[in-house]
Amino acid sequence: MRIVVLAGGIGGARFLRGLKLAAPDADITVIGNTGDDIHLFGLKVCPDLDTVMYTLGGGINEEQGWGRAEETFHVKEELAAYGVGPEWFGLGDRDFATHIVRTQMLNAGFPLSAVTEALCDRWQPGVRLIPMSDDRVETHVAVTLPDSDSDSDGGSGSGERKAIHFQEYWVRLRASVPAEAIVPVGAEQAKPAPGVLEAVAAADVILFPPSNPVVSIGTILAVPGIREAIADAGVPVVGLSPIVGDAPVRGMADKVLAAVGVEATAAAVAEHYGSGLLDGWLVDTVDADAVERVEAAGIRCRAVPLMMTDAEATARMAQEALALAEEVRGA
Ligand code: FO1
Repeated sequence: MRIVVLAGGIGGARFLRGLKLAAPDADITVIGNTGDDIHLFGLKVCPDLDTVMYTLGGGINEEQGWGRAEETFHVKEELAAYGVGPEWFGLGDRDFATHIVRTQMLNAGFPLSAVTEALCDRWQPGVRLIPMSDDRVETHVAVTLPDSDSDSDGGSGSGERKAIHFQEYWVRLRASVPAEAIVPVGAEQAKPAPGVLEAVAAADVILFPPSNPVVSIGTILAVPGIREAIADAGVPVVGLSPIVGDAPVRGMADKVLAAVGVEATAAAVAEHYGSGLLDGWLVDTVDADAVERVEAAGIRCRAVPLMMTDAEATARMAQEALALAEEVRGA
């Protein structure tokens, strides 16, 4: 069975670990979000691609869900000693090697998709990981910085409205101020990376894991051609809600959902994707009362446990998603 999964960071990566357990013989292609990418110290950092690669390759810092296990931060400390920032983004020594290899290959003219394939040669994630695009797309967030904030560019906050990089919003500000707009800069001009549309066209089932529906899956869908390819694929498209009990399971998805006018509920996220895209939607058992509303939107819905407490629980979720896909296919 050929499965295509649109994945962001931690939630997507953890779901994939369960999917591999649930469907060990499946041919899994992951379309990874690159809107979180950031250029730091002359290096290109791809947080969501690396989180998938490290998580499935066995190198992830498990409790953080990002970055490498057994990390040290000597390079970061030395950069700080030179007064070279930003200090708010925790790049470890082992992680730096990934960004150095990636940047070296990009500078040699290799596209990001080829670079990602090369990095995965080492990590053997057991899936094919393709960036959504080889073109640069960077999510920026429009915010009004509070008076007290002066870190972002040395200027005073003084209530000015400005666009900051997603990572600064997410990591430095911890999404503590409202996101007034979310803009995947460059998305309109971006093309799907080689292999993306082919994988979607060849898929037997397409899954939306519990990744952030706005800045992860939403960004992938913003690359022209990808949403249309999925909608026209003619195979079941099944998603799993990242919102459980009106709150994101992890991260701060509710903050960015508000920016696009979507309430932080399992049903609202399904409606946000729409029945033109989604055929099936899994909500957690605590949101069983949402099933009726989702089905009224033309999307088949089931309430099952959605907490990825361990690999076995996640595998059961993946099995439920695949079962719902077969139910949709047979409908
Ligand atoms: N997240 C944090 O909350 N704090 C960090 O210092 C941080 C550093 C970091 C370094 C490399 C990397 O690949 C990811 C990192 N993340 C950090 C996570 C990252 O912000 C998120 O995983 C994604 O961008 C959101 O999906």
